[in-house]
Amino acid sequence: MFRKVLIANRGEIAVRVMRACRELDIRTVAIYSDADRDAGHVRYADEAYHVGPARPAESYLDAESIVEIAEQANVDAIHPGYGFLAENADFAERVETSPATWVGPASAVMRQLGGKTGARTVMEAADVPIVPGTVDPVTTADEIAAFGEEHGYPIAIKADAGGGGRGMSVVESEAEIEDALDRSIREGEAYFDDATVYLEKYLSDPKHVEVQILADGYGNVRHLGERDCSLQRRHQKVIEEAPAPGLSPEQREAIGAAARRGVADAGYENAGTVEFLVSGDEFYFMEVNTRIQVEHPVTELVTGIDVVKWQLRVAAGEEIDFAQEDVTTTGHAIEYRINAENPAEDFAPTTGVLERYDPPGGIGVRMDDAMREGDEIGGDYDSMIAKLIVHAGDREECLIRSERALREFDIKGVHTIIPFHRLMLTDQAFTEGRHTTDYLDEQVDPGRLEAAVERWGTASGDGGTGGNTSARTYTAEVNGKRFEVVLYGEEVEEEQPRQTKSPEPVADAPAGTAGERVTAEMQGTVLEVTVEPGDEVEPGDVVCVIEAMKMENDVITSAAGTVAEVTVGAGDSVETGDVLCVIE
Ligand code: MV4
Repeated sequence: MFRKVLIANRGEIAVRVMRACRELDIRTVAIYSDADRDAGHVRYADEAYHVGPARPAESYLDAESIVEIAEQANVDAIHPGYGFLAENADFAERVETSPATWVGPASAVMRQLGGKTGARTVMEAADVPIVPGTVDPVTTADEIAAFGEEHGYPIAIKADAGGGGRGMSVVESEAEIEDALDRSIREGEAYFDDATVYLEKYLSDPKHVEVQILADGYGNVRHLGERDCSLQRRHQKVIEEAPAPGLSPEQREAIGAAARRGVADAGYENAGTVEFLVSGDEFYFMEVNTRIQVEHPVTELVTGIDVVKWQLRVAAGEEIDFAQEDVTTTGHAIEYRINAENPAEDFAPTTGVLERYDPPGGIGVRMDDAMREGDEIGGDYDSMIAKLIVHAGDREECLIRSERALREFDIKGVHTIIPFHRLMLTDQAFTEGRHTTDYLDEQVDPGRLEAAVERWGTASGDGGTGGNTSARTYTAEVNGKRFEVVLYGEEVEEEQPRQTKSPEPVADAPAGTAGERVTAEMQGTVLEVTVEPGDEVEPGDVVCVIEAMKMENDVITSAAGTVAEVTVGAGDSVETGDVLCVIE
């Protein structure tokens, strides 16, 4: 086994890989950019090396510098995580020619499967159903029109190197071909430096189902079951689960076997994912992801197999020690990506300091994260700051447990998409597992997202909802029972500080009074006393206003009666528990 591994990544996936390393007694080496000097993955690693400025191109994407650091740190292997250089065959090849081992498939296999037509050719040869279309590139509008004549519309024109929806145009009729072809070629060139495009029949409203694969250097290929990733927003997955709801046992078996066949023929080694579109009873190969994926934990929870550990083991030359029949799944798992985005504002990324970070726990709850309370979310990288993965006996229990876990999750300082997840748990299409890839973009009304943020959002400070009225929650004990009391107040402007008088000692509670004492729930300064002895008050009446932490807070009485005594005046400083007035 390796002695020392460099993790060419950041954030939760870097920490996830380091956790596997620690369990395998492997030393870990982090790299970090200017923006990440004190980031979670740096804190976790045994050693860390500065790689460059915040800009990914000059740090986490700087292949040469990373390989240099690997040599300097004398590591045995490089694990790329996901994103950044993970699917870059040139980087894999560069690592292969260095002293370090690449934790991933061979660069030649990455190249073969990285292009869509290449992957389709491999899959077709392995008798894996591919979406009807071409396996060779197309170049002219005439070829596309001929395809339309034969197979009908709609047609997808896809960039060979495409991914994440980039380079894909959908053509509804012959008249649209010319423009769509130009667009796909342009996007292929712009994003992937590759103008090659090909055709597929466009399937309407499919489900996205993908199969986790693990393969070693001895010809053993196992599939670890499938995941459903249909809940996506503009091609970004937000919720993933295993197993896929709605698949029949026969379909499940067939899709797993197909994925296994396909990669076995390609000489694949390490972990990988074979993506399919599922439409009715049919499934079709879409693409292969030659990396560990964000959503791998749902597979780990239902199979009990540590996929990242196996990546390291097979890269180190170990043989898979379980048979396909040994792979069984237990229960259901759902992953919720915790993105620092505001669902009410078209999922715009938000930045700020994590004033509070109190993640859920307990049975069936797994947190994959790297952030801690007090960390800053700077917006230099991906907005995904954590993943909550919930496991339970079946999907129904998993949804209930998810609601419990999301309710426990306390994040303040930035917006997150937790309110969105809580909305989905009330959404019938989702809870019944009927949602398809078009669902979120086309059938979830933005008004529902706004309402969800209003109801469940917890961001505060400049990440808050705006306006100068803020609610603060305090704890009150009334006759020994605990209450949460919400105080509404206006924020006090910094430039007009209210002058406090001398810190005159506040009168102690008058001894022996039979009345109800109204006490200060916070330390602060009395701005105004709104009652005087002899006034009649009712529960909920304001008795005074206290400024604390730049907020004006109304203090209300929970008792009814006559104000017997007022023990403070405007300008007094008060401590928590000080008596403000007595009501008889
Ligand atoms: C498709 C498709 C329907 N038919 N191909 C979008 C991203 C890219 N990787 C493939 N994509 C699709 N390809 C054919 N022939 C529908 C999509 C698609 C989609 C796929 C998976 C997850 C979410 C999606 C959202 C919109 C469209």
